[in-house]
Amino acid sequence: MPPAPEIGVAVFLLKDNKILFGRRRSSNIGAHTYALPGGHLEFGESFEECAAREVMEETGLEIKNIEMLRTTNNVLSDTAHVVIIYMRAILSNPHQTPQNVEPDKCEGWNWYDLNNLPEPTFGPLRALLQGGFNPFPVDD
Ligand code: 8DG
Ligand code: MG
Repeated sequence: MPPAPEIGVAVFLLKDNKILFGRRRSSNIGAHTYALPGGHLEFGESFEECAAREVMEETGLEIKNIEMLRTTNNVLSDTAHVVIIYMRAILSNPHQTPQNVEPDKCEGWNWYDLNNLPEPTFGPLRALLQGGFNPFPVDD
């Protein structure tokens, strides 16, 4: 059997004009780059459930207003193919602060401006944002 594509859910967690990023530590895809909280979709899970679970597991934060924004298809190498579902959300309570719950996987979480992204940004995410994608809601 050939390997199957993975399904990843990544969350633009928005606070004021900032986005939460963490630097990946693990040696799998995107090691040492800044990425969004997220992980693999589990069997039977909705995208929203996966987003809330992964953000809680990785940062301890409770989120709300979870919405799907965009899907991208990333063929990263001969052995890595990820379909990534980008979501956005806000904090349930704006006074929460992120905890580094999985220090073996992440160096820590911080808030960054869209126009001052932490470098190096995880490749597919940088491509999306440099292509002009804006995760913030459009003002009416
Ligand atoms: P799990 O296997 O424990 O469920 O999840 P994880 O260990 O937290 O998975 P992950 O590597 O954080 O993310 C799953 C996949 O999504 C992985 O192949 C990398 C891919 N991915 C992107 N962009 C992003 C992103 O911005 N953040 C995260 N966390 N993953 C991303 O393509
Ligand atoms: Mg993860």
